[in-house]
Amino acid sequence: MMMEEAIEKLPKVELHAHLNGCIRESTLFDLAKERSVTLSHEHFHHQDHQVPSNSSILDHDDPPAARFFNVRPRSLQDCFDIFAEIPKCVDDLISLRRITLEALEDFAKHNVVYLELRSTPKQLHVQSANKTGNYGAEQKKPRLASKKDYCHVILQAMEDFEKDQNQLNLKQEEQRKIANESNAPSSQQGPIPTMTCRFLVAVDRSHSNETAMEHIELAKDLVQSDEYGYRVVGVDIGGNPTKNHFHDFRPAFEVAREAGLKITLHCAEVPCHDNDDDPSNKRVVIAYDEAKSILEFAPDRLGHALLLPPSLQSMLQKSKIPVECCPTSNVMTLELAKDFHGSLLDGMKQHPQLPLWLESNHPVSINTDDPGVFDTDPTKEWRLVQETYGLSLERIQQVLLESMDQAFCDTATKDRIKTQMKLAFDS
Ligand code: 6MZ
Repeated sequence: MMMEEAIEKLPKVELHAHLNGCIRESTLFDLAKERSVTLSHEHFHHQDHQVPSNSSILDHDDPPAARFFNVRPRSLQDCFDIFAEIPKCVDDLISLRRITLEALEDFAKHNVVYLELRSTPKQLHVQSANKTGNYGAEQKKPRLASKKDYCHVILQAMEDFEKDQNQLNLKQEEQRKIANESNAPSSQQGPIPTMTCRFLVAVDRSHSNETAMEHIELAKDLVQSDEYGYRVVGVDIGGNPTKNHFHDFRPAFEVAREAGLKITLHCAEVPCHDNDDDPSNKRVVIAYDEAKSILEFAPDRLGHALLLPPSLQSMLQKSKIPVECCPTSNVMTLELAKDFHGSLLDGMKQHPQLPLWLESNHPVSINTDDPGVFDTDPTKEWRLVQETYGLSLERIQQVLLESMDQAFCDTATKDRIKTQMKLAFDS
């Protein structure tokens, strides 16, 4: 089997995906049209739109590999401009359910067997305004749902998705048995692995520490739910890394830790040094101080941990805190492909940390971050990593199994999924 095909078939683990960043571009355009929202940003190119001639990523003389990883450039600022647009379209519980189910479908298509999806709870409309400007039964005013309702919609979508997948698997299994008994050639390829879905409640660092505490309390509350509690496994802090400081949010995360919630923190997405001669670079020093305090806090996992200076890098290595690496996102937000005619492969060779983590066996997982925004999926991410560093299939399988050890679900679930993965590796 070719490496590309083998990677596609591998059972995968996704630990770092932001729900609203998973939105399909086609869905974003549908929702915008329904709501008469004009997406004000030049980052969106509808299929009908012409690709701008200055887009280096899509240059005609790009090598084929660069065309395969065919994404538009996204700087960190671009991403946050886009994130500001999405809630204008995902503005009610119905569209929230839609993007959740589509995100689950997209991950399952790439044989993700375990998914931890994260999202920042929001107060959305119960339903959107119809064309006459009414919200349901002639209501003129939008009814706002609670943040708890927001989480329930996601958790219910996970529940429904898993149930549907299980039913489909049973049906396929029956068909296979019948085909085997009658010796008829089976048209089925094998069972679709059922994807186990878990949820992390996210905190946006551009909001206040009161909101952070509210989200942690919400996570604590959700865990108590008989219906969905087991799906809520942890909390995260993300959002624009140039805003605020982890210090302000630390008390909220201490509450989360005391409550037994697992914690992952975005870390060092922007440059950080312990001193900088240029006083205008105050932010770089603040970022260093922040990265250090995040490492000292010792969360269960770190998001990105990209730009740690050597002293903090060695602190990370000693700590053995697993890192959620998001290759395409990293190449884009660090603008590593800029000097290479937009080739993700060439940009990936400049990744500041991943080669070191792989060589030193630092616990690491490979993730998509925002598949809709970065035009990526788990298969593309693994192909990018494999092609850049020439990893063997066995090494990829090892990283995938170890990622399952880093998951926030209970041990029995981890063991069950690891057994399934090993069976699939051997088949
Ligand atoms: C930091 C990010 C991110 O929560 O509305 N988010 N935060 N760094 C990144 N790297 C590119 N990508 C996404 O999903 C969208 C939100 O996730 C966070 C941001 O807060 C963004 O608004 P939800 O479902």
